[in-house]
Order: sequence, then structure tokens, then C-alpha cells
Amino acid sequence: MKLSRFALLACALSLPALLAGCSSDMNANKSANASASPAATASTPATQTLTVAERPQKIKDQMAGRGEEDKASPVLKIAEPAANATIKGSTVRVRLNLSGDLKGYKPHKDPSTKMGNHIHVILDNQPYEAYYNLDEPFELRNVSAGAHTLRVFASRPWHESYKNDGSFQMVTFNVEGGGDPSKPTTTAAGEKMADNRSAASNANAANANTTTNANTATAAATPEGKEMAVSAGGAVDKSKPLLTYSRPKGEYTGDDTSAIMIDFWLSNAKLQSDGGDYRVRYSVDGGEAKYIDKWEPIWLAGWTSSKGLCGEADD
Ligand SMILES: [Cu+2]
Repeated sequence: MKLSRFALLACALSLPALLAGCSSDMNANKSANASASPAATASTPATQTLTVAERPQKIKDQMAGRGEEDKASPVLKIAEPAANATIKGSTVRVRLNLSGDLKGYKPHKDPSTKMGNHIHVILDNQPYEAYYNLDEPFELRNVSAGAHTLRVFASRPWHESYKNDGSFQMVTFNVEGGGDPSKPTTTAAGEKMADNRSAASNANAANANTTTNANTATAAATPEGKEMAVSAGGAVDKSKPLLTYSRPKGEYTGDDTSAIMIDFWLSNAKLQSDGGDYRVRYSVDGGEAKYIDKWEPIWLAGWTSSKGLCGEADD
């Protein structure tokens, strides 16, 4: 059998990236450490030795082809939902305004390559989904009742985020009523945003908080879903250091497996080589912890193939 299919799934990879030295303050993705790994059971792959590699030539060529666009400073504003809005029902409409020094940057999916600039949209602490056409609202359907956090940031066709001020935005909102917790939250196109398995208990936690102290209503545990374990990080606090995980995600095949990018967004934290105090720690498949000291994507080479059981779309 030819193993031509490499699968590296966000849910199977368990690639925790956290800000070392501030773990008690870290809001997001702490639970990645503990995420269940249903994949890679069929065969034991060869020992994987990952090394930091150069940015792949294919990406360098794409950057060169984009000219000035790659140096754009896109600024996003979340027009909907409004901060602290209460939304009745279970459908949440997301609308974004894009401005800034764009240098031609425009989200758009090329129909032939199925690629293009896009926005990463993250509900609570879930893997992102891609948003390509800002002229149409991005709908979250079957959103569970309770407090939610929405995070967005501008991305390139190869999923590397723009890291300028204003590219990242975050808003907290509340859903009253909510959807069917036995079914996942999806986009209008049916892509899964959250599986809601833990939504019910989180909604209860939110209610408990509301009863005791209205101010802490949004500080309830963030709902988790998909294959991620429930985060022990607590609710997102905009004033604290926050790492928002972005890549890798989905399935990597063929050429794309030669080097795989780790990319994330940092708020309220500067890494050591950028003149700050923080380091980002990551490990792959529970392996040795490594550090990132400069806020830029890294590419890792040396992946062995493994088959995943949960198929995520790679966008
Ligand atoms: Cu992307």
C-alpha cells in the first residue's frame, strides 16, 4: 500500500503552544496538552525528528508574486456582533470591516486554486474557519446558549497571519436561547465551528455566575468542542497575555508535508527576541518541549506520515 496521504490533524497533533512563564495567565489553548489523540493508531510511524526549516521556496515565490501586498497592514473591525451584545436565537451573524494600509490585500477565494487571502475566524477556543468574502456575512449557526468569544485576524493564502496592530480583533457576546447542544455549531456552508459536547455544562456555569455576580457572567469557562479537551484556562481576558493558536490545522498532503508552519497570534505579550519577557513553548505529539522566542511563523520539517481519523477541511 502506498502511503501517499499524510494526515496531520489539529485534533491529533496536540501541539500545545503556551507562553512560558505566565501559564496561570494564559487563556487559550492550554488544554491542547491534554487533547485526546484518536489518530495514528493503525501503524506505528518511524521516529519523527523535527527540525526548524527555512520558509519553503514555494511560499517565497508566492510572496514575491504578491509584491507589496505581503507588506500590507490590514486592520479589521468587528461590526457584528457588537461587544457584549445579547443575541437571541442560535444564529450569530459576523460582519467585518477591513481597512488599513492594504497595498492590494483583499480576502478572496480563487475559484481555480481554491486559495486566496482570507480571515481566520475563531469561536471560543476552537480551530479557526476561513472567511473569504467580506461582502457577505459569515454566519455561525446553532450557537449554544451562554457567553462566547469571537476572534478574527487577517491571513495570507498559505494561512500565515498578518501580525500588525489591528489585524487581530476579539469580541465577547452572549447568546440567549441558543441552539441544539447535541448538534455542532457550523458556518452557513456547514463547516464545523464547535461540536458543543461541553456546551451544556458551560452554559450552567455561566448561569451560576450570573446568579452570584452579574459582572462575572462572561468569565465562565469557555465552551469547547470538536476534539479539544475543555480548557482549564478560563475565559478570555482581553487585558492579559493571550496566545491564539492558528496553524497547523487540517490535513497536509504531498508537497505541503515537506515543511509545516506553526503560526499563532500574540496579544499583550512580547517575546524575548522581540524585546519582551515571554517565550512560546510547543511540543508535538507530547514530545520534547521547544521554544519560540521571536513572533514569526516557523516551519518544521521531518514529519512522518500518520493517518488521522478525524477529517478536517484544510482551509
Ligand atoms: Cu487560513
